[in-house]
Amino acid sequence: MALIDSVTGNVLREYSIEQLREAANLMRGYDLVALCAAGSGHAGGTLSIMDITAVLYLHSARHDPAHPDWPDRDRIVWSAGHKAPSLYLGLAFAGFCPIDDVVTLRKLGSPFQGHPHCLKLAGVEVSTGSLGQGLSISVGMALAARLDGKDHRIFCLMGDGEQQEGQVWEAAMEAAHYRLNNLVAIVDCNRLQIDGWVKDVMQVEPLADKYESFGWKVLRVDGHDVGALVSAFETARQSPDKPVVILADTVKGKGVSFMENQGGWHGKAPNREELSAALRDLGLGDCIPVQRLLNKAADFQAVAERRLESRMPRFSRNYWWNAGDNMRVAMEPTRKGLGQSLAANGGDERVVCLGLDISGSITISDFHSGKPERETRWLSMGIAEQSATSAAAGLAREGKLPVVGSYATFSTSRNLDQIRVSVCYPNLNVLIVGAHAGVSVGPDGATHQALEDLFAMMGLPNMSVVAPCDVVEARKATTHLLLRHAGPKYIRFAREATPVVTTETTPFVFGKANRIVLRHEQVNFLDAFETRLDEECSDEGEDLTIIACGPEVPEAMRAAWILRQEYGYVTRILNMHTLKPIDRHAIIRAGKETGAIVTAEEHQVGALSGAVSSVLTASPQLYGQPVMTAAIGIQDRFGDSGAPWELVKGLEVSAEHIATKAAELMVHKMEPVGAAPENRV
Ligand SMILES: Cc1ncc(C[n+]2csc(CCOP(=O)(O)OP(=O)(O)O)c2C)c(N)n1
Repeated sequence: MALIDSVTGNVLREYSIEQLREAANLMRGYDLVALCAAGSGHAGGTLSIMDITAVLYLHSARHDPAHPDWPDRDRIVWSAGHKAPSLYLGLAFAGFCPIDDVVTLRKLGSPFQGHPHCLKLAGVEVSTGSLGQGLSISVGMALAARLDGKDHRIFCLMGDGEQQEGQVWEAAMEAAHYRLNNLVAIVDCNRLQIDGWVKDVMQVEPLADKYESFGWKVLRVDGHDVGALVSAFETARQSPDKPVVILADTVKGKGVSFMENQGGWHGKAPNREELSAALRDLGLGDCIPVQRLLNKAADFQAVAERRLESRMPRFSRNYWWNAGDNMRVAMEPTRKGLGQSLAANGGDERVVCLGLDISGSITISDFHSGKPERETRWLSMGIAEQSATSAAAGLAREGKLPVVGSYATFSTSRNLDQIRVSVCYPNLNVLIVGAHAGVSVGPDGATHQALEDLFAMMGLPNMSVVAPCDVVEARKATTHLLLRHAGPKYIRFAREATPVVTTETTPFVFGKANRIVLRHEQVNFLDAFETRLDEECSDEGEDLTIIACGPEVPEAMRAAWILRQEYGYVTRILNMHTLKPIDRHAIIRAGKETGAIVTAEEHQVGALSGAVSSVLTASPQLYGQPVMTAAIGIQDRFGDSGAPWELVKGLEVSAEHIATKAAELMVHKMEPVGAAPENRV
């Protein structure tokens, strides 16, 4: 009996099997409308689990929508965080929140984040998005229930690809060891993951044998047979002394003819036409007020944009990318540079690439696509960042040149100890790729936005770190690190298209900053700037320096433009693409010659600014010489779902924020010490 009034103990509503079936179908429709309104999200996996969701939320779990924190409620842990919209619709149909609100999915400020966040939406038990953690959290909750003498259940929903994470099996061991019969795991066995069929990416079957041998009771059901699911949850409640896993056989994209069993629909949202076709397939032609929902989403978006714009620094005109003639730039995703380099240089027999089930999107698969002769050197490792990192170390130890990559947050944080001990300590030649770094994964939300990776990577002995500023520099940097640089190395780049601000002839020398100076206005933004190696430049009497890395380099260039137009200041920009070893000489010169330095990083503030500050404070060449500093970066907070450029504005790392901070610094620089405006009587 799912829906309970926790005050009276009365059942709020009982669903028949037919009603559960209908609810699941309707939830599929609302799911697709929300994805269409968001323009991104995961169609395939949300559709495959909707019958499970309906049974769980509307029938089998005991909870009270009016009291989401009722202590005796059953807990539902959505370990497969990317299937968040199904969770939201389960909650909404159960009455935890209005169904219509789910259409604000993935928009800036929405409680319906790209991946579930328990601090934003009542009823969400835990924050998830990094796969493989939910079962361990569930073990903790089940142990707590036992310690407290409570008899509620813990349900944990996972994917079959997710079973590749080693942590799942650590938790499976723990659950059996403690005989947690209050724990029920559900695996959505739709047989697909991102890079293809689970059996091809990294076989996980026979899951029944595996869980059984770990000491679990196993139930295998048709995950679209609502009656069978109801019975399975009933049986699970009776388990005397073992945790129970329900292996639910499902179809990815269930219910929509052109999405069923199609890997391409994993992380994709339907457009308006596809939505109409999908709703017809589901037999929901007129059942959902599609236009009203889409209008609601558009209104929410408009309010979010107005709020965002009202907080932006204002200047005499709009300097945003491509806003006017002079601000014209080409944009391309930085990540493509990785693929271009691997395609060009992968002929070297020592190069091996390790796939972590996100290969196409981060472009690491360009290494082997269309090149059958390289297939044996393409090593699909599944969703297993930790083991793959140590495997890369093993390959490097044997003379190979391994490249291992994923979202930056999963390729540097999930496996940090493996990077530290397996790779860095023995100083092995492993190239770690941190793709989709910073806020550029936008609507996916905080769990996927790597804003801390540089702290870890720059802090590791032997590790070299490069954050290229655009697609061209990303290609050059990859080639250098892959073939010419020995030792552990980390390359970090963004997902979305960012301005292309270097050319084939722009220098890229590992460890040497480039100096960029605004010369004369030109039709194309890039043509107005001159870029050379800093060590080849002389002092031009600039007023200040902006030191930037990665996608903040184009922002620093735009800031220099604003500073010239609005204040008449001349700016020296240092593109500090190599963060470790950092170009100390360029920093010392900037301090000495300009006396004012603003750092800009799309990261928690401190990775770049800390490195620059430690050069400034520890360099005898600067003793006794005042250098004023300020830092732009993320201010000790998590990101949010939203469009990438909205997040650049909202998290205050845009050119407008850099220019404003620089202008503040210049006021202080021009005042004699002790006579800053606020110090005057
Ligand atoms: C630790 C971690 N690594 C990588 C990802 C990126 N990712 C999101 S979904 C997914 C595939 C999941 O496959 P599966 O569990 O089978 O889910 P389904 O195919 O049903 O959506 C991956 C690799 C992630 N979210 N977390």
